[in-house]
Amino acid sequence: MKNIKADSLQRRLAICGDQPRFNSPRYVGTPNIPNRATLYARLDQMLDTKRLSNDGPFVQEFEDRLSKLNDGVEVVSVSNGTVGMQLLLKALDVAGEVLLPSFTFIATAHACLWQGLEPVFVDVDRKTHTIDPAAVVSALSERTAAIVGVHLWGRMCEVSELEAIARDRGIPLIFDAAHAVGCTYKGVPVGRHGTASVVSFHATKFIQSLEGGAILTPDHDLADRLRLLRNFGFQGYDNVMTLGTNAKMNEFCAAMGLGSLEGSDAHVATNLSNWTAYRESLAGLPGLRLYKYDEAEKNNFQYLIVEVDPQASPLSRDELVEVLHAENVIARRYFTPGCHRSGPYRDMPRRKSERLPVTEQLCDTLLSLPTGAGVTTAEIAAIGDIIRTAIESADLLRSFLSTRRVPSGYPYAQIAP
Ligand code: T4K
Repeated sequence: MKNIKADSLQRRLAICGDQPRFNSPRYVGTPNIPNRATLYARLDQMLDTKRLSNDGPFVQEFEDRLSKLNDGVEVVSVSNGTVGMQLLLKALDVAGEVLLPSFTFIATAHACLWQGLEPVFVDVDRKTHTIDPAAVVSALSERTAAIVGVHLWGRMCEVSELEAIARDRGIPLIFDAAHAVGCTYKGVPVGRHGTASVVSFHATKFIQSLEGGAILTPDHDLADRLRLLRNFGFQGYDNVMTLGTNAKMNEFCAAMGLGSLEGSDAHVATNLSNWTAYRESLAGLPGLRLYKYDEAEKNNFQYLIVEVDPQASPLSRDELVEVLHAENVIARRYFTPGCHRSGPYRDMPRRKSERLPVTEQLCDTLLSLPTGAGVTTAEIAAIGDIIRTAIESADLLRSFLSTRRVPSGYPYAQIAP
């Protein structure tokens, strides 16, 4: 590795005194913007017809297209993925303990707790970052009422093994598929697996509808119950069949979702080309490993994940995040600190018996880097150069960092317990 001198480092890294490499932030999760002319035409139609919500034509078209992409399964669109998960747990009448990974966005756990269920966190697999079926078996109890797997980074869980466990127990197998639109397991699209799957169309997702989500299920009766629940329990104009809520997707969101879906092939191509560009720009750096996708399956490559091995990398993940933020590269630490170390779960008595070593290791070492529409290939090369410079001058950089006063409110000053 090159030995970089102090004055040269000051000229090369913003954290040591140089100007940030980017004059505006480069984000993880920059939304994919659909073709504007098509979107505006749809919005004109929406305004002309004055059909804005309540199972309008764009919602129906969006659901139909999603169904076709998922081997004809039922699709029930909702206002966001979190509410979709709550509705699903309610529709399945789940009561008691739910097994789920802690290594996920907090929404997965919140949806369970919101429904009055007891989340029991289990560990994930070291290589895939998805729920470990052996850990699920160990955590089963008489009160286990459902298993929730998360297809993290669009990588599908070990579906067959989980299906066998759930079948054996006679309990539902639910997938949080927020990241997995367009992904497959053994060549079969995401919506075909388990009892049901919940996808997200949040602004930052592969397919985005501003805010939105959908429940995909092969079970027609379940889909009918979900349709009642999302619309106050109404069947027809005056007939309320059951307790329901308002979880409907509106026409504006569906119009955005349709446009996003129409651009999906281009989004995958961009994400994949970004992944390849990062692989080249980070090649040979000690202790940095790019998360690999399963080449036998379809993926959307929406997340660009790098593991920073503390034994082999001269800088820690958190030090690299500091360096990158100073350059206006807003890298993220998804999903630090893990649900089990976040409020309100960290204070629950059950926590004391949970052992999640793989989760905790991933929480401490993973880095999400900007991809998708948020960066160009040249910018990825620049991000690689920032990381390379920092790593090649790790000792010198540390001495700068130790004399620097961390501004109050700096997001990574407080490390979660
Ligand atoms: N399950 C999983 C596994 C999930 O990842 C999620 C959501 C859910 C369930 C729940 O689904 P929804 O209920 O959301 O449908 C973001 C998203 O807000 C969240 O939806 C997503 N996961 C999570 C992974 O990422 P934050 O707290 O990181 O959001 P934020 O505002 O920091 O956005 C990330 C970056 O994206 C920003 O730095 C800038 C960029 N951005 C964001 C927005 C909203 C834009 O450029 N434009 C935008 O409009 O959670």
